[in-house]
Amino acid sequence: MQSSTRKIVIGGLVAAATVGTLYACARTNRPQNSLTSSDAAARVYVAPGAYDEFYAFLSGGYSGQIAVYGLPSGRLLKIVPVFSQFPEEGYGYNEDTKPLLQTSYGFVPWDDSHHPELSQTNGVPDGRWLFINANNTPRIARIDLGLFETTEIIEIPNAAGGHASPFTTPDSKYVVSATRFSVPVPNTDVPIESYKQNFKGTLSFIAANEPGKMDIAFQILMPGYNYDLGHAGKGPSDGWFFFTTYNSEQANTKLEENASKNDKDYIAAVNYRLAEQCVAQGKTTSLPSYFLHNWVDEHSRLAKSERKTSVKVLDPQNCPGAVYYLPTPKSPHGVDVDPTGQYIVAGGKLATVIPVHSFEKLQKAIADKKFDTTLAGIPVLNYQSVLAGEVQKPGLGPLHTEFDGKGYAYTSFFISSEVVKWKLGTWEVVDRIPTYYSIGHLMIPGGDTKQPWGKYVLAMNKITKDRYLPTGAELAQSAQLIDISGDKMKLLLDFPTVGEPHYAQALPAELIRGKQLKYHRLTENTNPNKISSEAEGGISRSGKRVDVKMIAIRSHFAPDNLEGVQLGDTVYFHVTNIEQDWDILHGFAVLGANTSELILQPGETRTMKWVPSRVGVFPFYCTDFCSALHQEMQGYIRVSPQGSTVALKANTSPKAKAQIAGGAGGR
Ligand code: K7E
Ligand code: CUA
Repeated sequence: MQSSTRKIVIGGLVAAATVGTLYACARTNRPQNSLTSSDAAARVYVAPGAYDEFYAFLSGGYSGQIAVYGLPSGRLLKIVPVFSQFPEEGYGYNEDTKPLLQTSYGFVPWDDSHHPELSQTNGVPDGRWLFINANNTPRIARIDLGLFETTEIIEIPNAAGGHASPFTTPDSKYVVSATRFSVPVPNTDVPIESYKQNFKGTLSFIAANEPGKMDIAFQILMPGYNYDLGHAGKGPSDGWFFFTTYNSEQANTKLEENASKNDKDYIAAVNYRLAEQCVAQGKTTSLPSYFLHNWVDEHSRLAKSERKTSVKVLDPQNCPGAVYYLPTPKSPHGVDVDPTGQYIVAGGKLATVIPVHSFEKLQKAIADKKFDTTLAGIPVLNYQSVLAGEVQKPGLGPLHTEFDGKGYAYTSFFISSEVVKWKLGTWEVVDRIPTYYSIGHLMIPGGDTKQPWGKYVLAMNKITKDRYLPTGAELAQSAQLIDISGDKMKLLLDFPTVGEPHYAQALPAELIRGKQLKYHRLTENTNPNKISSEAEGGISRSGKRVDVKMIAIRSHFAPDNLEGVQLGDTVYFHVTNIEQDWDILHGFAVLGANTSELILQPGETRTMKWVPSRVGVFPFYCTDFCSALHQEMQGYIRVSPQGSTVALKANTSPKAKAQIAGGAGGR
């Protein structure tokens, strides 16, 4: 049993947080906000065969993926690959999905994803899609919640570090992306020391409501600060968007110190309906910008990539009233809007209070022109004029806030490692619970929407020293489920996570459970390499390219013996899983292939590119245990020397031969 005192230094502020004392004794003496273990166990127990109440979508951080868990059990249901290749599904390896990971920088096999965001209708999650951002090479992805697959990715030009993203408007007309790092716009060869003159930040509004048609509606060109997080207004503040910004010092070196000097940074409040009008009135400039938009065609299941060449950029000076700055202490991180849409809560990483702005006061301050100054044409409102209140002495290092819909807010504190519950309107702290340890985001199902399902808060923690069996120098990150149904928060469950979760979203399972696709209809499969029967399969050559069309069905491939391939050829295996039954998948792998397997959903066609590196006979086999005779599901491909006279040949069963003779088939 140990107690550890961790010192954390942020911008010269040293906090000694005794994490450990409170709960080190948890295993023997129960602290106040813990249930007996049998009570806690009963609250999260989902009996074998029973379902969880919520789907929770946790970002994978530097895994680039989404992990889907059931709550309250914490059971991992699926990893949805988004920005990183995922060999388990052939994602980003097969020819069909590779275009999804194309960018203006070429093929990018990895990213860092932070913020999942559910689509909304009338400010409430509607179960259509989940969006998530890529930080490093700024992009936004759409995940279809009937498929649990990434179906679209758009790159964000004139940005670097797509961190404040992809927060949605209440109707998902737009999702946004604000640049974390300001960069020269357009990005060109300038001295880094010319930061203040040449570097700019962009706030991008991305049309999101039509699958396959995401587009940059417009970008707002902002001063060269760092933009961190955002949230849309709702209710009375519908039509506005709020972004935190730090480094108003415009430092370009040692930001740890140099971007922590100002007592206040800002929240940028954007009246995007007004911005829309200015865009419609042609008050933008068209900036040549090269970026890619990738999407999956629903019926062929082939990803396509299109190149875009310009964006509309709006300078706030040309659209007065579209952007204001709200002074906010100090290096704010999260910005969260309460369910009523009245309060805008900031998490100042270095602040000693939680500042809460009032939308009503914001409107009045604008009407009364309560401006302290103007920055690049953007009026800076007076702090006291927009402030609703401050939560005093809440803890150390406030980051993010979610809401329970019952008048309370829950804020995560990284440095003091706790969740603090406080009351909207009176700003008093009413409860606190330690987290193990160093919480980043927290999430209440629907907790950033008009209608939270305020039953649990999920804490997502960066550090787990001593919480789990150790696993070498790198330990798992962790989520902790806390019951918020009563007055006192109660810790229910720890579970380690895949990757590093930043933000998460959750919704009641019944919203999407019934609309899961069970298989792809073969009759609707428009992949040009699809075949529906063995008789249509075969092998063909065009120069040095060899195409093999093959079916997979329990428990064979057909054809399954292939000859006539030569060294120097490139072989494309087009395999169609002709099963029409839920969850009957097949896999395909060939000896020595420099890529992942193919995994084939029922009714789906996938293509593997294979360049044989030596002469010989190479087995291929099914990688997904599909039937009692799965181990029999195999075949061979023969590779002969260049210039060999071995004829191109695919074996065909007598039955298929008869079909071909009868005119049913055709290559
Ligand atoms: Cu606070 Cu990237 Cu949302 Cu992580 S960010 S914690
Ligand atoms: Cu098909 Cu195993």
